[in-house]
Amino acid sequence: MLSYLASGSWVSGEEIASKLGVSRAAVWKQVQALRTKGYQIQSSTNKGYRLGANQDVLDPEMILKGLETDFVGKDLRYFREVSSTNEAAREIAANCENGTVVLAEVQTKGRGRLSRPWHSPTGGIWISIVLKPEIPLAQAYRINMAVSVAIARAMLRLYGIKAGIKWPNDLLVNDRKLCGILMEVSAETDRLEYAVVGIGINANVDENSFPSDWNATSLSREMGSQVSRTKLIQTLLMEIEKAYKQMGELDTYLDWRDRSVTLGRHVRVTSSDGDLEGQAVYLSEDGALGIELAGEHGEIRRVVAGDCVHLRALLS
Ligand code: BT5
Repeated sequence: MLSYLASGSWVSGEEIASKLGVSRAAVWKQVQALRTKGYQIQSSTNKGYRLGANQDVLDPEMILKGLETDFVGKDLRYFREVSSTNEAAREIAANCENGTVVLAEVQTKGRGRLSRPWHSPTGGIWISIVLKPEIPLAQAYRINMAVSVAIARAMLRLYGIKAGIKWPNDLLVNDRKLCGILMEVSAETDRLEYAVVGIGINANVDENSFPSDWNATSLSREMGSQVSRTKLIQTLLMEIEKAYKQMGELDTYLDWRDRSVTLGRHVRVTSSDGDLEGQAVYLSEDGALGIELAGEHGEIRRVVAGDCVHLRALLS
């Protein structure tokens, strides 16, 4: 139904009814159901139905229609509302195909890392992808690297936005957080069984409704108008598939490093070794960050995982 209205032009009830093979009364019922879901649909006795202006529709059928991938997103599970797409994906991960995607309009319990909350109102992209590369668990960082590079490439390709990668895997635009990634893995002995990669992108959300100290941004803010989430998801999944196929290659690492906005910055990293403060001096091929500790005569520490805060140069 939504795909018939998505063009934004008037479509007669009769035409929709005949295409869907249902009665006009059934079409009217579906229009009512969509309205209760929040879609603005205009109706006119002569012209039929039309989707209100600036309606960014998230419809799995439309996404699949223009999806040019071999396997990522071919199995697409859509929820109007779900606790967390990562939770939903983990429930099916052991038995689903590589590249299966879970997508939701709203998450009621979206999660960040370390069980931090992730705000997921309508208008964003809240998506989890089940990936099953045949790699040892110790190489799981390659998935993170490939996915963050893929998201940055999609932003550049679609909007000309240069999103920087903040170690380990936030995407920032002018120092504001546009996207977060939460990867959860399952392994048998040391072989990766599957990874669930959760991606949250503030597409058409009002970041002003978030606490200001989150320093968040959205694509609608950066672009000055709403973006098509359908197009973004299609491009994102395509770039993720491409990067997946090149996972572990030198080019992926170099691209990831080139897009880093952490390298060279003064940072504080909280890791299992405690808090480390200093200058980020290298990013290695295995995803680790090198920090030259402040006031330690050039001692450089390597951190493989942790939480990173960019400090202002003045504080260092
Ligand atoms: C992340 O965690 O950045 C990973 C976020 C992953 C979200 C996706 S959405 C689809 C999938 N399903 C899920 O349940 N999760 C994944 P972290 O680095 O821990 O950042 C969390 C912090 O970011 C919070 O403590 C807030 O300060 C801030 N935050 C929360 N919601 C935000 C939003 N929508 N935009 C920007 N910042 C936000």
